[in-house]
Amino acid sequence: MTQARFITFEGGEGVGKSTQVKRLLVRLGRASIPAIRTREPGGTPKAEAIRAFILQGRPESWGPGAEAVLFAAARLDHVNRLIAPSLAEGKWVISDRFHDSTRAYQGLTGGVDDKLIRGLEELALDGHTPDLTIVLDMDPEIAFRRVGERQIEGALAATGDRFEKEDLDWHRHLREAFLTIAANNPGRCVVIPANQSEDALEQEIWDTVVRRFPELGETQ
Ligand code: T5A
Repeated sequence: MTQARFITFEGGEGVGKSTQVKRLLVRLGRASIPAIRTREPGGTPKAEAIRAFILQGRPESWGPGAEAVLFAAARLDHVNRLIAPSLAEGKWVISDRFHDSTRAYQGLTGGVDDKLIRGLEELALDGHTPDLTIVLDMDPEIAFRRVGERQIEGALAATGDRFEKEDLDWHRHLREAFLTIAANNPGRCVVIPANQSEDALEQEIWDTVVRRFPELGETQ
């Protein structure tokens, strides 16, 4: 049996994280690797309740500092009740967003002090730093178009959630924030250009995962 690994997907809105998290889970299944898929904010009933509370709020409801604390509270429950127990059972955990999202959105883009961000990370992660973080990188204008098409198709509420209403410049800063985080954590993060077909992206992600965890290649 392979050692259970914790992989996170990060990046701006609509870059294809959810799509690729699902595809990676299928790939792991084909390699007979026990794995679960989860997301942030969310993943446990309490964290999902916090998700609904934050994301459905009006834009002026919370400042970035309060949001950072709320996301960390959700993360603490997620780590304690789902991520840590799953890893302990030998299951790989694939999460659609994790702590880098707080660092990027509320910290580097929202202006929350690094000391607070680091303190919240220490509290919520409790040592569970991801083994690999895949940062999907794309011009936000293209990502916006994708999300817009999805809204037209009705898969999202007509108004989208409040984070998707921020303006384009803000999302360009956000993109830079994720690239900065990746540059500061070269041993953990891999940046992958996301403006490619779903199939091509899936293959590049799988190649990256196998390169990082060569034991996976032996299972096929
Ligand atoms: N947040 C979260 C914080 O501020 N701080 C935190 O600490 C955390 C954890 C979460 C919000 O909360 C914020 C960040 C977010 O604003 P969310 O709904 O989970 O909200 O938001 P996103 O993670 O951005 O989810 P999205 O669904 O909008 O984006 P994804 O998951 O990146 O993209 P995906 O896979 O859903 O694809 C989007 C569309 O593009 C198509 C898909 O079919 C879909 O229609 N698509 C492609 N089209 C062409 N080519 C491809 N390769 C494609 N891949 C997908």
